[in-house]
Amino acid sequence: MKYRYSILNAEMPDKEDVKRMTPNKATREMLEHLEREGIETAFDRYISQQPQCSFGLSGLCCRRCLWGPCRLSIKGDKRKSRGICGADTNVVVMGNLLRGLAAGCAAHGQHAKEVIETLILTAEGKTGFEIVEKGVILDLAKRFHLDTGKPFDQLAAAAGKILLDDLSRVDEAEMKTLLAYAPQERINTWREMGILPRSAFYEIVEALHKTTLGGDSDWKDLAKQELRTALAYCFSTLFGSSLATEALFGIPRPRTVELNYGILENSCVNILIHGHNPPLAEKIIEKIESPEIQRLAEDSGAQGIQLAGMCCTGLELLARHGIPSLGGILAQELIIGTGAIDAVIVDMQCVVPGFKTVADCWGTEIITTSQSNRIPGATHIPFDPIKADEIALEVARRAVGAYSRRHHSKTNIPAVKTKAIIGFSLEAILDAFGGRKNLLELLESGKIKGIVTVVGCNTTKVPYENSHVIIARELIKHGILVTTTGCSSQALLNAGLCSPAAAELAAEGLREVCQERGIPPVLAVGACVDNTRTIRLFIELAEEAGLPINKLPFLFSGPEPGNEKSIGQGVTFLALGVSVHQGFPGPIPVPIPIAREGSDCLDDYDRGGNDVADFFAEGIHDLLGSRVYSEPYPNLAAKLIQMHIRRKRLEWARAASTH
Ligand code: XCC
Repeated sequence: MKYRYSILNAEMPDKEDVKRMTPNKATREMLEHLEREGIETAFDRYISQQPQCSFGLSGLCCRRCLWGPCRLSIKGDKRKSRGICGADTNVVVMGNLLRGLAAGCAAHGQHAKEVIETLILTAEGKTGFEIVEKGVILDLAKRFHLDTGKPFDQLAAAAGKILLDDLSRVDEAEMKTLLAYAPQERINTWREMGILPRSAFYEIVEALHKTTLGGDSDWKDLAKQELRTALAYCFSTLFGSSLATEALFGIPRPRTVELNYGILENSCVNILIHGHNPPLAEKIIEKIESPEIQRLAEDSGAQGIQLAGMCCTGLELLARHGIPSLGGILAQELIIGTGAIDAVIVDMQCVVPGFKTVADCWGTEIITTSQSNRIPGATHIPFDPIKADEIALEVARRAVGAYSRRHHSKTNIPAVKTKAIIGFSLEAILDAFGGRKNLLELLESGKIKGIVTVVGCNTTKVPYENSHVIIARELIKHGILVTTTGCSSQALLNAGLCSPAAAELAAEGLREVCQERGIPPVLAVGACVDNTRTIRLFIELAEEAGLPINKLPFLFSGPEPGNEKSIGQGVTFLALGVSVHQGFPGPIPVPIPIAREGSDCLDDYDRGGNDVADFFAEGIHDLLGSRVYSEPYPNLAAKLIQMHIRRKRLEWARAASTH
């Protein structure tokens, strides 16, 4: 690959590398098409940023106060090993990570707040929504020790208020959702470590407070705050969003779908739904089916309305309604570049600013609906759950009305379609394997060697989607079952790995298991907040085994980390005792061992004083039984993950024999 970063021991691709290595033919076609049209995308802007700042890449750039920016050096000039305030490299690197995690927690936090508020207002009878999955509320009520004899709506409102309280509490108390779902062994460990959080909002404030000028200068204490914020992130922003959404709109069940760019229809109104928070989208799809909107489409000469999704709102609609999703975050400019999208309806997050520029080239209507995500020049119709019906109708009218302005001669839709089975909620996974006891037996017997969740974003730092696909393909080839969410799942869906036919690519044991049950070896679990489903699966299996999670053959892989939200995902799994593979070195100086000068001992290496890297690779293992592996090359990463799974299987066999 073209750009070499010796400081990271890694390389980054140029655009030709991306075109050569990206697995989806449709992506390649769109990159070339937009190049011919002279339209710039993130893939071009990334090239214009090369070479990227090596201080920033290593987390050594501090711009937290107005004295900075300070660029710290880990080698060479010793005078630059501290910032102006005296902060050393450990404080700067750890503080930057903590601020990133806090920002990601804020993003999922606002998402959680909106959907939980919608749940509470619905329970109070103030919206046009219904709570369709009553079982979620009843289960929550039991876990929260509520009086289940109360009327259902009161129970739902009370459960919703606890979720909201876990998100925003200020006074000292432990989070109820954490106590309700986390294994007791973990709760004890976290309590002993002093990392039980109060609430997501409180920990975000404390993370920012500790990292202001003259704040906390003990990097180990910042590391503790990192773990504490990650627990709040997990048991409030993820659990709160995922559970409230399941209660309102249902627990997904498996179904067969067709997706990828080829589902767009030249003769139809094509509407793209983008973002993270599904309540308005749920209402819009209801309105799209109404006679009024269908007639409107017909009157403008369209043969129908084709809905498509992207990012996490897209994945929510895919999981519940089978509405095809097209691509992850880096595909948004490419999808609009087909010229076939008449309108994009966005709610919140992962809507890159460059996408409006591409939309303007084709006259695509952009409708924003969240006060947190405004785009200059877009039509803004703010969502309000109390007026959801009328707002959804207005948005649908506007979106369909855009069809008559499309330049039909200019469209370019790559004719690529892929089949998949989606909708693997926790309940669906357990059903598919005949319950948790059976699934544990399959793991124990080695028919399934381990479970790895391959998740997260895309980044321009690796060839787009290549790492997701290679890692998942290698893992199933070696008998490891894969669960997936977020943009990673989009890459794996488009690559055909979530289709039952992909069982052919799996090792014998896993192949048999999948073929017997008619399921794929890569299970599309949902949106990023639905990592809770994999977390709950790991908790259930550990409970069945009577062992801590960290003794079982599980791993979390984020092959193409991009958004700040992905920091929280990784640290969440770490805290639970699940080791983490990150597919591009995080903003932490990479330990590149150098033989110590003057020493004649061959093993005497200088690791460059990277205490934070050592902590995530080693120190944290003593505390939580998990560690971070960093490996940008996907084939090597897959080997490393297999080694980890093997080691865990040996540990498990040992633990079982002494149990
Ligand atoms: Fe990341 Fe979540 Fe966004 Fe995709 S959509 S870029 S956060 S994987 Ni959720």
